[in-house]
Amino acid sequence: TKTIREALEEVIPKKQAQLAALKARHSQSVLGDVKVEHVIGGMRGLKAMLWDASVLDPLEGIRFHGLSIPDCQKQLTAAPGGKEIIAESMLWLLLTGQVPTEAETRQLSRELAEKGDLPKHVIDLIDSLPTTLHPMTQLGMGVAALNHDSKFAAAYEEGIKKSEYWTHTLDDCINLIARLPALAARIYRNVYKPGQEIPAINKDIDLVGNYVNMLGFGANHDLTEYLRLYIAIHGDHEGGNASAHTAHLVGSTLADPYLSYSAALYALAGPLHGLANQEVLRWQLDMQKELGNNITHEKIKESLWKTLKSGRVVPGYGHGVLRNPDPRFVALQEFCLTRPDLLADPVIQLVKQTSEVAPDVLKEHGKTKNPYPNVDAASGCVLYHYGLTEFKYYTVIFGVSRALGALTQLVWARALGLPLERPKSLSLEAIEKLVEGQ
Ligand code: AMX
Repeated sequence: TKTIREALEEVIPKKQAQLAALKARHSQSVLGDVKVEHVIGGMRGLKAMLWDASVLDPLEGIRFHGLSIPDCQKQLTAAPGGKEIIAESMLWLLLTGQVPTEAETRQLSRELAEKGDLPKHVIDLIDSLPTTLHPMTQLGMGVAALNHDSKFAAAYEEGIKKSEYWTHTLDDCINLIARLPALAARIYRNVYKPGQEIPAINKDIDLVGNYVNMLGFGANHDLTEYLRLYIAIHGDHEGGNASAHTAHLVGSTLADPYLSYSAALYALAGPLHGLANQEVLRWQLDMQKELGNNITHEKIKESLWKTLKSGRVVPGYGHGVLRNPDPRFVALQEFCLTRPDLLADPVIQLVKQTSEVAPDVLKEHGKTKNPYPNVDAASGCVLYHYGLTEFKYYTVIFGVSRALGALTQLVWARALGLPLERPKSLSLEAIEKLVEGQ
């Protein structure tokens, strides 16, 4: 059985050769035009980043090294006694481009469990924070403080060759992914369930199994399975989204993976990005309160218009790239459809009914380019059903997940020797001058 490092040692030289050939033959080939709308429109659609592990098609959604979410559900290893994809098999796929064997997956689970304990200074730091500090702020602080033990930063200070950057980056990325559950669970316990003892990491189970145990929900097999699926399918969503892009940008300065991912988490904490999953549930529960019993499509329609007319966005709908319902939303909805207790839950029914009404309302409203639900429209209501009711915490779970993709790409950026990112900016006057007479 290969370790993840051995698997990477095999694929890295091939990818390096592929990149070298592309550079030699096509450095000056054109991929598209840069228009004024790109410069003033958040760079939507501008092809300007290398990101190998996942590609987002506007119509069919995300693929991880070519595999769709249903493909991954068929091919990637589940936990013993479970059915859903686990984080380790997704991480292996993202990092190596290969579907791991069951033995490889289990070995990676063990490696992560063995490295999962938090150092004392991080425990002390997190325990010292006010419980009123947003859990995402705490997560970013804890991740940054983990850089105390960064192998990359230590090796860089000693002086290493560029060709060795990736191996130390990999050490840090694996350590960080391993420690995120203990960190995220500690934040949850401090803020919402103070005074309870957090169970130790079980070396024989998977990353998310341990995370759910440490959160205090270990006895709930369905929640554990849901979070396995949730964390696997939120793992990567191309490189241009704000959190992935932030990790990539900060990493390009050779700041270590802890600092790079800490910065990424603060991008994820924005309401137009990861914070949306906290917003969606709050908004749906308010809608439920407002509409009372016997909720009809007509009543939901009125409520949606009320949100829109008050100048707010409908949370959980729309996307920067997608132009169809998000397949991650579909996968989470399907999880609900196989479980009668979930199907009977009024909040889950309301989320489903809203997804049947909102696209037409948003089309009529006429602004958003994508009137369909994104993943956040569904993700929180299942957590709520299972008793994880603290919405402010939901983005933290997203942050645990997104590490899989963002950190994968840091390993690859260093393995491929990608340079400091530094696009050219222009003043308004400079743009006007350049386009005059065109
Ligand atoms: N409700 C109402 N209006 C919306 C809308 C929605 N759900 N989504 C987009 N619009 C509006 C925009 O505000 C914009 O209006 P403006 O021209 O007055 O500024 C217009 O439609 C065009 O926007 P767009 O090009 O379709 O979207 P975008 O790429 O600029 O933004 C996103 C994408 C996700 C930020 C946006 O759709 C949104 O705000 N959605 C609600 C929040 C949300 O669900 N975020 C989660 C995204 C997924 C994630 O990161 N977790």
